Amino acid sequence: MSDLIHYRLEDGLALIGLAHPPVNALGQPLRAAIIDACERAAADERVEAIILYGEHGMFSAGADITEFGTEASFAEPDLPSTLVRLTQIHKPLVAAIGKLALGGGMELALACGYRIGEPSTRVGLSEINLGLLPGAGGTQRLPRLIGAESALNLILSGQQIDAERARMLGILDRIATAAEQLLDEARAYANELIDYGAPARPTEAWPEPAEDLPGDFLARYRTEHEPRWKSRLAPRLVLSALEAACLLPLEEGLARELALFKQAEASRQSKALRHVFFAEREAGRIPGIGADIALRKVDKVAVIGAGTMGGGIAMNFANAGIPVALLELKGEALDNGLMQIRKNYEISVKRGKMTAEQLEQRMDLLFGTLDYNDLADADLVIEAVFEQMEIKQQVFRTLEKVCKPGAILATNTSSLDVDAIAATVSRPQDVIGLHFFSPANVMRLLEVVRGKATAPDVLATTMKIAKHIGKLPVLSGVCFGFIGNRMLEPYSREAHRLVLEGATPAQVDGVLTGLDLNMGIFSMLDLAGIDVSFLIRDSNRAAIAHDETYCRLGEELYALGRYGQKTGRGFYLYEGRNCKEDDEVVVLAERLADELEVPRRSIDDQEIHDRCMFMLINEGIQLLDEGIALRASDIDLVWINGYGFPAHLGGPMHYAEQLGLDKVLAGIEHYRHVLGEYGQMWFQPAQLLERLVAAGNTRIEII
Ligand code: T1G
Repeated sequence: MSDLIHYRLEDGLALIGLAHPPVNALGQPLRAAIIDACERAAADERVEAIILYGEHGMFSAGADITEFGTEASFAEPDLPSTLVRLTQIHKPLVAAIGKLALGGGMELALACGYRIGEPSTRVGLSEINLGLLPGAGGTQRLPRLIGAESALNLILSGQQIDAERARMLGILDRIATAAEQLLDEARAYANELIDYGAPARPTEAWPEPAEDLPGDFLARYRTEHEPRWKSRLAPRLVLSALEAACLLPLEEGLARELALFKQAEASRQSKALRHVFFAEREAGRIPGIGADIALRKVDKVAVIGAGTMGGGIAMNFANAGIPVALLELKGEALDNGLMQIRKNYEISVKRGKMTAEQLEQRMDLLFGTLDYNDLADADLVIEAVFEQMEIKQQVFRTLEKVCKPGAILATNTSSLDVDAIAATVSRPQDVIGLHFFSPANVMRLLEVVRGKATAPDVLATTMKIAKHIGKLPVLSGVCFGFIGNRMLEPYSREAHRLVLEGATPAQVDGVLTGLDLNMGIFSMLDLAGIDVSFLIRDSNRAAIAHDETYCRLGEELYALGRYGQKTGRGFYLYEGRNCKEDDEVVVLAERLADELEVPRRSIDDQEIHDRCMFMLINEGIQLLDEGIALRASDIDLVWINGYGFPAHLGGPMHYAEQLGLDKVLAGIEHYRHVLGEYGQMWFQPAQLLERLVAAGNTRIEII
């Protein structure tokens, strides 16, 4: 028997423990071990019932994602046929689901006749998050267990559900009183089944999964939900698989599911999403910082500035049960900040995401103060004051005096020089940048900006606390704009210039949202505030704007007081939540183009795509070459989680690899020539891109 399985016979019960840490991923070796163990139990006359469980607690996180796109994915015994075999065993098979059953792990449990969980058990079919669909019977067995509509909602959500909800739906038959009782209560359940002479597989609750649904249920479901799917393939394949479950016998439905799964597995979108899955795990690995490094404790946090950012930052720590001192200079600002936090929580209560009691518990963790001395015992202090170097440096000089030795001093600056801030204190090794994205209590991305002097344990501690508060930390070096905003600059510059040359903001945004970006650049600038982008440009004008047309449209709108949504007018007109094009902006662009002698012409969508995307990609590659970003996949994570780049394109670097690096370079060189002086100035290929193409590399990496 494989060491991936712990097999034992106890009083007529075969106990089969999956022992492939950390998550019992159902790779070929474990699949083979499961089938051997189950066949052994099925053939042993002493065995009257079988229990399948996770030896180390977790049941299974599903198929081995590293196998996808390789021969191993369907190496015998493949998961679908393994599970069909389990369903043919003529003895009650009980899945004792500890902690988690996801994807193929849940399908394994569904192939068992009976399922028992424990209070913390969570289950889900998470394949959609990888651009896949359940490919081992999930789309066929789940509808027969809980009905087509519930099954469809669960599969398309890709979400985990807790034990109670799983029991309510009929996925779990029982819930053990405690995790440590799970196996004992699974034994008791199995013995009950034996005593009752229970069948190996209970009658399917829904032999006709759609029997209670209107005939056009699936068609209506597609019409209602398809707009939100944008160009995503997997949801459409899920719908087709559910249709098979409703119309075909199980065996034919399983065959249909398998064909659809293979289509999904081979898709670019799934390859991109699998890239993102592993990128998120890679991002936490920093060369030279081992997992055994001693971390600083973070039992108490302080946030300076109770504005939108400061309040949102404070909420992250209160949500994780960490006490937060929130400091402001004036009582009114502090009161407003605390009130806004309470309002944010009240919205969560209204939405059922938390209870009123939890709201009060979190508010009790927030301590407002006007006195810096109250920060003396904070382990981590994060400033979120006005984005001006002098103000931030003054704050750090004060922190130097009041904070205890070893306290981590973090700045939330979105682009300023962290080293220049660190230089104002005699302990620069304790200084780091923590760039939260607004709204800070919602956005997962956190750029962790390592200064020249930042100590390794400070970096390791902040990376860990970031994960603890539910953030996705990505390491950045110090440069203007770090990773995200540094790349936003040329992307935004090209968009501005294209409107001078004849495109409209709506046309540019249409091309970008047509690529499935959450927002076009001009809508994003209107949302963030044209005044904000003006101030950021202004703080770096000497370094960047060596071209009189540089973002001139944005400059003019700023001068006109058109700041975007906050003033009702920016690149677009806003009436309430309605946004519409504004002819005045086109007239303004025409006037500017005339003044600046920029020739206007009709511009096609492909040019808009290429100029915006290639400049975005080029800057990312340049960041990699400068060592600001550790790896290309980190850059992808920043743009997916901070700027709405579609995860099913894998992020700008992965997207560039799919387009072909040679095509990206050729495009940049093309515009360098056809755009005259402007092209010569701005379309300078990153040297690393040139090196990669010259070497025939198809992947973006340092060479
Ligand atoms: N396959 C391979 N490796 C996996 C894995 C998986 N399914 N899940 C996790 N790992 C690795 C992960 O890369 C990391 O490795 C380590 O385990 C710890 O993970 C046929 C087709 C389970 C909630 O979508 O959501 O089944 O970095 O850091 O934060 O229909 O992992 O240490 O080398 O994430 O505690 C469906 C994906 C697959 C679940 C645990 N399953 N995993 O989170 O730890 S498709 C999923 C997760 C499928 C079937 C279909 C999370 C987790 P390393 P971790 P964690």
